[in-house]
Amino acid sequence: MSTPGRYTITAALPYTNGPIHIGHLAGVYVPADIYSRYLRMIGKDVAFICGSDEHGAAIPMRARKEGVSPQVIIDKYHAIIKKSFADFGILFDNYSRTSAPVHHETASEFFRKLYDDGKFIEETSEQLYDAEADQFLADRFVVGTCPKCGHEEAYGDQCEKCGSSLNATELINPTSTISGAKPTLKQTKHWYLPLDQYEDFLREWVLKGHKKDWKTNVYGQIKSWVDDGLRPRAVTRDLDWGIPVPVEGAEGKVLYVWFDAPIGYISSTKEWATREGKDWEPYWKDKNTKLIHFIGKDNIVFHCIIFPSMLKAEGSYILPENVPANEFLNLEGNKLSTSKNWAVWLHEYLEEFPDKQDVLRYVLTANAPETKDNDFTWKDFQDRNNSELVGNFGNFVNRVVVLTNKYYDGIVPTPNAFSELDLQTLAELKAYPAVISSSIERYRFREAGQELMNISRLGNKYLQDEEPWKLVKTNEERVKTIMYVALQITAALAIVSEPFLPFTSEKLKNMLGTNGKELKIDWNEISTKEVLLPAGHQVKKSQLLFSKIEDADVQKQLDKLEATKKANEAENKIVEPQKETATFDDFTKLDMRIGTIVSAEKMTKTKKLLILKVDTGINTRTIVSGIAEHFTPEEVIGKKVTVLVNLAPRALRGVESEGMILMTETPDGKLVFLNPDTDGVNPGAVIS
Ligand code: B3M
Ligand code: ZN
Repeated sequence: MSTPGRYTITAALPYTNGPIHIGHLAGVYVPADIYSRYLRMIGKDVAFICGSDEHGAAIPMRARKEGVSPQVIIDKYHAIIKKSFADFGILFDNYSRTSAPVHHETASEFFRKLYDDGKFIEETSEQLYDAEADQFLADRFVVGTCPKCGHEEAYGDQCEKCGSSLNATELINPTSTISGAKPTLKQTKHWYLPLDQYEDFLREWVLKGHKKDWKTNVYGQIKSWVDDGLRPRAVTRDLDWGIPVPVEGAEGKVLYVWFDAPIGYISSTKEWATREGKDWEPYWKDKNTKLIHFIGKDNIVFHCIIFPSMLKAEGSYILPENVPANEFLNLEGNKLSTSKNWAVWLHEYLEEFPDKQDVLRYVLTANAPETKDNDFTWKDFQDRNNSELVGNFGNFVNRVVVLTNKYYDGIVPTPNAFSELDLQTLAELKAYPAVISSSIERYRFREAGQELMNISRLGNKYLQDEEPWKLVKTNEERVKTIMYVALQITAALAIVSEPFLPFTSEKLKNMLGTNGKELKIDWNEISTKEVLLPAGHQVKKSQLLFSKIEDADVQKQLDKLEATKKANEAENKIVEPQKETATFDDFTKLDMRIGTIVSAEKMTKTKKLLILKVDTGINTRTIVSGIAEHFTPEEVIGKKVTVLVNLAPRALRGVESEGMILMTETPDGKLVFLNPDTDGVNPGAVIS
């Protein structure tokens, strides 16, 4: 293999504004961990780097919501996140935090270097300002309509719908997320990185470089941004939470979170190197080091345009070799959301399924959103556990270890001559590591995970074909050979599963009576090595690797989500303020009657309108109603409804409408007719 020896692997620094959920895991941490574990196994020098992202608007916003200081928030979530990653077996070489002194120093120095080298533009301009809150509005402090795609909830620095990076002043109809106020404009000074000056560099590096083998979503996004033309980007903010801008005349200003956060990868590497007595610089400056960023798709612009331009401007750093960004994972059909609590939280999962880390790792890999958004469902989680992990992998291993104990007191038997099928099975087995390694090296973790399962499928099929439990009565010598072959497959599983299912791999190695070190083989050499477990080796008793997940376990999780849905609905019930007082005379002017819809048809060339004929008791009249997106004509015919009959007639698309049907709305926006208990009430009955 021609890969160089040193890898710096980064996983996006999670914001400490909430715990880790399955979307983060599937998009970033599980694939990054598989990749890093694999590289360590094949003997590479790996720095797998992460840490908490503790600056930016997300933190003070969460603090405000919980009624505590930002420091309390970052300490709380940093602790939860760090522990849950460790308990889940995400094996970072270092997990730091951007509030650490080493990071403040590193980020300040980086800024200062670009400042001294004249890489910034200093500019005073009008920025969005919330007079009520006495604060400038950037990033998540302001939402508005995205000028690129029309999404109505784009943030001041980015539209999460189309991924565009934005300046707050570009938002259409901006609103302050602090007070809800319409922002005004106010002058302020900031430092800008002139990204437009890096277009040629980016074009050369990504578009003409060898980056065509990057994932198409990543390459495509970069190309379209560069083709659209880049603009200078402010790298400072008027905020009191963050790293102070380290130059004169910048009081009250901090570094933009997306300026400091990626430098967090560098400071975390420094922290690790100091602890390990290593030199950090080769991991970031040696041209032979491969730098790989694992991120979610909403972070592409920052890792492929802004951070590389910063590194280029600084001048002494390497650039990423690849940025294998993933798409998003949904949960039971809905977008994962920290603020809506629509998530499976890692720390809660670990409490509820304390010995099932590998099940979640496996399901998130099998269903990873590598090329498109995917959906996590508890049913799929249960099915994959019960049929693939218990039924396939676990079942194979258990049969082999139980039979070895039963027939040979756990001692690997000496084989006799191999049959055609034995040789073919061993040859197939030997081919797997290279196949899996090739998938991993191309960031195709789903594929790699499926190939892993194919190893135990191979084993199960072999046992099923050979049926040693039957043959043992008639041909003991043959059974020795069969069990010997099956044990080699088991040993291969123990090794090859490590990056994917580290807890299982550990247990299995233990069961096979090896600490794994003896078993350790070069992934590319397995094809030349004959034997993993030699004859005469003692294995231990079988322990179950996986256990069944019952319907009740799944139902419990679904009930929890249902409760979240209900709570969200209740919270979203925004009650309209009461209107001005109406006199009794005002009220009696309104003539409201019970009516029956007798016919309905869609108005042609419109989406929203139905033409109804309504029996009001007074007469049968035409009423045009904007309900066509909620009801088909068939659904409404025969319905008893409440009608305002003396509303001045008006023409809608040329059809005269004489009255109005009264409706209300559910929290999720479904229209409902006002037809109270009107059994026995005739059309024309007056409402008073
Ligand atoms: N804190 C993660 C996010 O967008 C963001 C990543 C920083 S990586 C340098 O959720
Ligand atoms: Zn957009």
